[in-house]
Amino acid sequence: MYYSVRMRAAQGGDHAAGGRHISGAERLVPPGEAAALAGELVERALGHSRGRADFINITVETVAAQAVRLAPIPAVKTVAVADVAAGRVAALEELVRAGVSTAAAQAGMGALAALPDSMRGAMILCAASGSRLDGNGARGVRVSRMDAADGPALLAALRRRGLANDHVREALVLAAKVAAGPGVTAELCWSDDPEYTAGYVASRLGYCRFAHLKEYGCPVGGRVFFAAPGCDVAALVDYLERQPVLATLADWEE
Ligand code: WAQ
Ligand code: MG
Ligand code: MG
Repeated sequence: MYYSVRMRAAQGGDHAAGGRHISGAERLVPPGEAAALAGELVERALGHSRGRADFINITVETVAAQAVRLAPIPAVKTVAVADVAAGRVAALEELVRAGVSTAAAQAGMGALAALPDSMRGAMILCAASGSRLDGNGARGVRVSRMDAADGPALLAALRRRGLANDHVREALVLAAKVAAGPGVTAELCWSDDPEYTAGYVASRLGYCRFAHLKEYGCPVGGRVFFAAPGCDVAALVDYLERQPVLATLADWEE
């Protein structure tokens, strides 16, 4: 058995009552780790660079071990880009290589760039037309119930690459779950933490990092999941929100 431990924090009250999203996290841990983790996530929410949270929700739920599926963490490469403009051009090219149409890639990039403030979750866009497929509006779809299958091994592998930070670790786990989703073509992401400018495109080609996808100091980030035309959107959303997944290093070469 595992526990799904989830945190969402907002300013100005509950997200559901219009509060501004500050921080969120979702983990899947053995029973003995749940209590300490819940405390850690409250601390994270209280000290977040996006602002002071006045609403924090912690949910702790059991997950049956036999429900858990494995997904491989994509191999990582970092593309050196001089600035945000170059980063976004390179990310657009990577999306197109991954099978997203140029129009859809531009629509996804434009949608993130135009957000007035960060969403709590991700938008799902058609990888061919670029039209929005999920009906979740400004909330988006929040991926949940996932973790690294072997946290210490992932941390050690990231250390060897000089990438051992929470942003990378959590993004890789999320990208592993999303990339294994039914109908997913690619993902585009940049952080909503003002001090974190890096972002990535993840797909069957791997996890491709760009040092600059957003200006330093900007508190607006987000995620777009591109889905193949004709994909069963309800099944995809159900997978993203509910299917427990542990992410493995099976695809990594040392
Ligand atoms: N499900 C769906 N969308 C999410 C989730 C989730 N579990 N977590 C975050 N998002 C969306 C949401 O709109 C956030 O505003 C946005 O993504 C950014 O979230 O290789 O830190 O947690 O150096 O701020 C990427 C680069 C870091 C890492 C991403 O995202 C690297 C990051 P953040
Ligand atoms: Mg996060
Ligand atoms: Mg953030």
